[in-house]
Formats: sequence, structure tokens, C-alpha cells
Amino acid sequence: MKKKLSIIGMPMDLGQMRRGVDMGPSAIRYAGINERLKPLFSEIHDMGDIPIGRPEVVVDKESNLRNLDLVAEKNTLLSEKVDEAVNEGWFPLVLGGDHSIAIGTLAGVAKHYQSLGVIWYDAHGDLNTAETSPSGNIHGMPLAVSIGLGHPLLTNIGGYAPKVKPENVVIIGARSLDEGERILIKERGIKVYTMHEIDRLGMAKVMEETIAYLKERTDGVHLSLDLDGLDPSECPGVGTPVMGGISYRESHLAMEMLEESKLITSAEFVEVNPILDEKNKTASIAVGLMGSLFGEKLL
Ligand code: 6HN
Ligand code: MN
Ligand code: MN
Ligand code: MN
Repeated sequence: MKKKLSIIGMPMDLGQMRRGVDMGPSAIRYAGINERLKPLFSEIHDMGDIPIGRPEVVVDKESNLRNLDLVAEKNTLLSEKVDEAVNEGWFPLVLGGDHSIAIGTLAGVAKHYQSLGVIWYDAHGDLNTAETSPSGNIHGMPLAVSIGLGHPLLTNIGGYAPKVKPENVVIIGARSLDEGERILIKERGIKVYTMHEIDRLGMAKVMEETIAYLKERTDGVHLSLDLDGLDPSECPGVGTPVMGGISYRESHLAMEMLEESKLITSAEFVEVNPILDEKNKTASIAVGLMGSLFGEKLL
């Protein structure tokens, strides 16, 4: 892990329809991110939030994508901030916002690596395109966009595509996949640990395999952690909850193993929606997981 941390808030809710996820960065800050991570870094810069404003919802006529232009525009701003942080030697930690923000984070990060890996910790695949999406919501598409599939306004952010090779992606926690996503996973050889494999192998084995797999083929790994990857009984503050998820304990172990591996070079925590949460529980879990990811030790 790098010694200097740059926190970038991305209060964007334009990639889906439920209000409140724009308050995610505030909820995570309120849960004590700075205090918790302070002992783990030599320096922390909270860069504040990317300005999103309160724009009107516009569905793109041609593609049927909700807020296409705005999601592209705001993600471009994010990608520039992330790029700058990496250039200056800071570890970028982005706070969402809905998962469409991964488009901007990855656009800012990927150009710094020959062969970036991605861990997509999520109940969903986020591998839809305009053609396969059941909702038109861009938060269901960022992983597809990052492997170069989707609207050019999104895939070309930062002026290059794709950001990641499909074989450099590992999805962990999947339990809700749309038909088009299943096809894509098979066609492109994306590695997926569904809840079935997590139950069967245990999280320790899943992480051992993931780490060995990525170590062999990547020179940096981005962690994109959607809080809906965890079970809604523990993380109720998310817009698209799916029962039967990863536990807090398993997630904590996963983060500790990632820390030991020293593989992770950037991260984002997304989909925290304090309006749907109970006493800021989901944001608090996010901060706890960050503690483990960045090397917090009990003894
Ligand atoms: N997320 N597969 C569904 C869709 O609308 O494409 C749900 C996506 C959820 C996205 O949670 O980041
Ligand atoms: Mn997601
Ligand atoms: Mn999800
Ligand atoms: Mn532990």
C-alpha cells in the first residue's frame, strides 16, 4: 500500500433511480473515515466532492440510457481527479455514489498500468449494455463499459478503451445476473465467484485463488466494492439489495487478505444510500472494511 491517501467523494446518483445514494460520501465521512484511516497513512488528503449539482433527469432518445450525457460528463471530471492523484503518488480512494462512478475511477487509474486487474465485489455483474439492460440504469453497466462494451461516450472517457481486459477481472459475490451478463461472462472468460463458490470453498480459499490469479497477470489491482455485495441484513443501506449475500465477517477477512497481498493500488466503495440505511450501519461497515483493507491490526 502507498503511504499517502487521497479521498475523493463522488456524490452521484444519476446512474439509477433511487434518491439518496448521492449522500453516500457524506455518510461515509460521518462514519469516521478520517479518524479510522489516519493511523494507517503518513498523510491523508480529503479532496472533497466532485461537483454534481442537481441536474434534470434526461433519458437519451437514441440509446434509452438514463442521464447518459451527464454520467459521461461527471465521470470525466472524476477520471481527471483520480489520474492526478495517481500521478502525484497518492493512493486514490473514491467514495460513491452509485456504481456508475467506476467508469470514471477506472478511466483515471487504468492508463497508469500495463495490465490492470479489477476485483468487482458485488451482488451484480454490472455487465449490461444498452441492448441487454432491463432498466436503462448505467450503474448496471460500468464493468461492461470498462472492458470496452457500451456507448462510446462512456467507453472512451479519458480518450482510450478498453480500460481492463476481461480476463483481468474477478467478480466476487454475484447472485443476480441478467441473461446478457451471463452470456458475456462465458464469452469473454470473466472469472466469477458466485455465492455458491463462496459457500462451498469459503472466503479464505476464494481470496487465495483470486490473489494468485491476479498476481500472475496484472501490475496493479483496483478494488470496486459495491456494498450490496454484502448481505442486506448487515448492509441495508443500498438501492438494489439481494438476499443471500456475503457476511461482514467474510468481507473483513477478504479485505485483510488483500492487505497482506499488497496487490491493491486503488479502491472505491459505492452504493451507500443513507436514506435506506439503519443508523448509518452500511457506511460504518464500509469504513470498517477500509480499515482492514489498509492494514488496521488489533494487536
Ligand atoms: N449495482 N442488473 C440490474 C440492472 O439494472 O442492470 C441491477 C444493477 C445493479 C447495479 O448495484 O451497481
Ligand atoms: Mn454494482
Ligand atoms: Mn450491486
Ligand atoms: Mn480479522
